[in-house]
Amino acid sequence: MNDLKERIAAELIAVRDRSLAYTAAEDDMLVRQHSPLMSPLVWDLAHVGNYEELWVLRAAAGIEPLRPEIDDIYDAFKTPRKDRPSLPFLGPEEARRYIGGVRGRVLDVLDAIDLDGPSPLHRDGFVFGLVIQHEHQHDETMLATLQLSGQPGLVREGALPPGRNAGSEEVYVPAGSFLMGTDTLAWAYDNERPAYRVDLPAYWIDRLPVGNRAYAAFIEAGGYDDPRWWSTEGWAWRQRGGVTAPLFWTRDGDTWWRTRFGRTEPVPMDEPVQHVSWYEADAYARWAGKRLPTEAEWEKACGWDPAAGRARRYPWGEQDPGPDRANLGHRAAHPAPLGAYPAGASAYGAEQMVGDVWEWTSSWFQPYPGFRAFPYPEYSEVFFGQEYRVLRGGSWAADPAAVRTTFRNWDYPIRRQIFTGFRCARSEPV
Ligand code: AVJ
Ligand code: FE
Repeated sequence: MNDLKERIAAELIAVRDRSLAYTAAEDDMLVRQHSPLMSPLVWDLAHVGNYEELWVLRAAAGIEPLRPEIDDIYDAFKTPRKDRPSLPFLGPEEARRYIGGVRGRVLDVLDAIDLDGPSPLHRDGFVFGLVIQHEHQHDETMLATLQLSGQPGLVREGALPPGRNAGSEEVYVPAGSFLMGTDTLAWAYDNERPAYRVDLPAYWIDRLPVGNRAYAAFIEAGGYDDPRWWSTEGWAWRQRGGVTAPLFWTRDGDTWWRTRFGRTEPVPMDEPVQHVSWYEADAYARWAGKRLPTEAEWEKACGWDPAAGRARRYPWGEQDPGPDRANLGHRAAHPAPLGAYPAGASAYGAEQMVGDVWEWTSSWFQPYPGFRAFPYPEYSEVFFGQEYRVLRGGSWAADPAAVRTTFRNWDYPIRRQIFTGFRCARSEPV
């Protein structure tokens, strides 16, 4: 086996270990719906196996369906999450057996396949990248489900580097054009392509994500009670839900507490805020006299290397994220303190852009000029428009395999069960 095949095999094993760890629970825990926003955990588990069967075994290798009768159950478009509990999905035992059977055949396919062949599904192992990233994304979704369930057990306390005072609050990005998106990263999704030139006026962007201390000051200042800071839809959302703080926060006297995987603890004031909706991020930014960055501003500050005139895979360059660069891959079950990653800084000096929290941008999820759906329109294309806002950077729960400077995530602006925060930007002059 060559290097690429070995890397693919290792990634397949790692992501499956992760999925099985998150579903190593009593059957009742796995088949129950913990929130109407989420699928039963065992649905996610068999869905990733079914997706792997559809793309690697059937589409790339031309193998006959193993269990065609279950395809509809695991088609995310046929049944919305809230209705999935009523599906005749496979039970935990059977789901594990099914995905294990698929995986065995996938490893045989990997052994035999020509990764230099003409098929764009095969080339550079794209189809394997597709299923590896897909499974990691569902693993992160499972973590959000587990957090909503309030069950203990997933608090991991891997050591993270300490925070530090990182100096000036903002970094400056001079006017000029950069290349947004990619033509070269082999496992990038269709929505990250093609690369194209974007010319931006100068702007300032926060060096770090907005922290809990700053966010608590917004609450303290009456931010949730002043419609001036909110968009019309945001204010309606805040009123309708009676929202007064990030999700999972409660107040006791003068102290803010958060509940994290079933454990209640004081809100750590030096961590990036998480579990805020786009509407809350947008309101905070207005209160702070700033705004959310556009997606292009975010990507330029994160990935562009102005000296080399090219984009980096990660803010610091091409090296894989190590524990001194970014909080990724569920090392601990929370964001790292602000300033924890000086070695993870981008060319412009922005820090913690990758890992810790997904960051809301002001942009709708839209195609780049010249977009072509690949390998199927239901991954990206059907979500384009003015319904979903773009999130960037990846959270502590995201895996390095599914994070890069060009990676685009998206969700409804009301969503906050995902591991989301934000940073602010502002235009020159001020
Ligand atoms: C890119 C995270 C929005 O979870 O809906 C999973 C990823 N696509 N299965 C999602 C995805 C198909 C997607 N997000
Ligand atoms: Fe999926």
